[in-house]
Amino acid sequence: MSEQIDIASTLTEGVLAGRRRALARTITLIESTRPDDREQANNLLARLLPHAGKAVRVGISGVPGVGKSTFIEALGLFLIEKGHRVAVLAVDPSSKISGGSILGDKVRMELLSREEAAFIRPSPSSGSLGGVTRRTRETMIACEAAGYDVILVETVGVGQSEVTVAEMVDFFMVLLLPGAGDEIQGIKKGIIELADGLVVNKADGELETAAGRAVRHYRNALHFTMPKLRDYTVPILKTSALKGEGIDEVWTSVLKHRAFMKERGLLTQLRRTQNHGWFHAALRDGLLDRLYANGEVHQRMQLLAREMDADRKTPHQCADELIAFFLDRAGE
Ligand SMILES: Nc1nc2c(ncn2[C@@H]2O[C@H](COP(=O)(O)OP(=O)(O)OP(=O)(O)O)[C@@H](O)[C@H]2O)c(=O)[nH]1
Ligand SMILES: [Mg+2]
Repeated sequence: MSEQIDIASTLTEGVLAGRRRALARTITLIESTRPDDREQANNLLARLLPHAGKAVRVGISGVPGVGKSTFIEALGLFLIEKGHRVAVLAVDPSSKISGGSILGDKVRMELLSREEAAFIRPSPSSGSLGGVTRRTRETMIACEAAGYDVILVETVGVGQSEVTVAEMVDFFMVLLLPGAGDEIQGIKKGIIELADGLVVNKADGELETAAGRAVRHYRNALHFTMPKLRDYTVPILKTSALKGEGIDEVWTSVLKHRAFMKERGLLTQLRRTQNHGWFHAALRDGLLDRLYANGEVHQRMQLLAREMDADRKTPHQCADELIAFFLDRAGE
């Protein structure tokens, strides 16, 4: 135990001093699912938490190939130039299957990864969305404690991961392709409504005109969505991540949104709401894990399933019975 406390203090000290090795080791602990590692990670996080929370947290989403990684590299380099320290994280629960599509090859962020002021961490290579989410949120805390003042979270625009990322950042950005109409099919309905800012990327060369068309199209489309924030107009910008154009304006819009939120006390409120959501999700996951790990409960579940199949009990009845059974056992 004393050895554990030693490791925790050494790592805490290292992270707070901004040492990459200590940060990397901390994240490895955070990513581990071993119970003793979890305990250590929790111990560490409790120490780091008072030093976290000050970064600008930005989520970047969009369909595969829209240019997220290229954009993050351009934005990251721009921010470092301005004196910021930038951490890049990823939420990609699919990476187990696809072999790590996002941030898998650092080649795409070759310039950024060479920067001393940048820290790039790919998505944990396995696990459920819930697991990946926990690890990303905790990693964010560690990075903030290590002095990274901008956190960029990349997520691929498929599945539930976008919603998850939108719920862990201050500013959620959706990257779009030039040319209106066609690709809107590829963007899940509702994602536009989650956005604090839209960015039409690849606004260069032959695609320049199409990008302008896309901006008009989305401006129009936004009229028909529920505003996420009252009195806040979602900006629609154009960039060429490849040429590094429009990045400045994107950052300005992030800061503008931040000022808007802060003036109204909404940033504190947002972070609190997010934390409460996180707490409830953790409770849900933790309870379910315990429920499913219980052998007796498992047997009872199979029994109840047969009752259900034979139309002797409704699913709700079965759930109520099982919960009562579980609580009964848990109380012993
Ligand atoms: N013309 C042009 N091409 C771009 C731009 N940004 C990215 N690309 C190109 O688009 C392709 C995909 O870029 P990525 O940055 O890998 O896209 P991504 O969204 O991260 O892709 P996934 O991680 O696979 O979802 C690459 O060939 C880039 O060079 C841009 O602004 N203009
Ligand atoms: Mg990518």
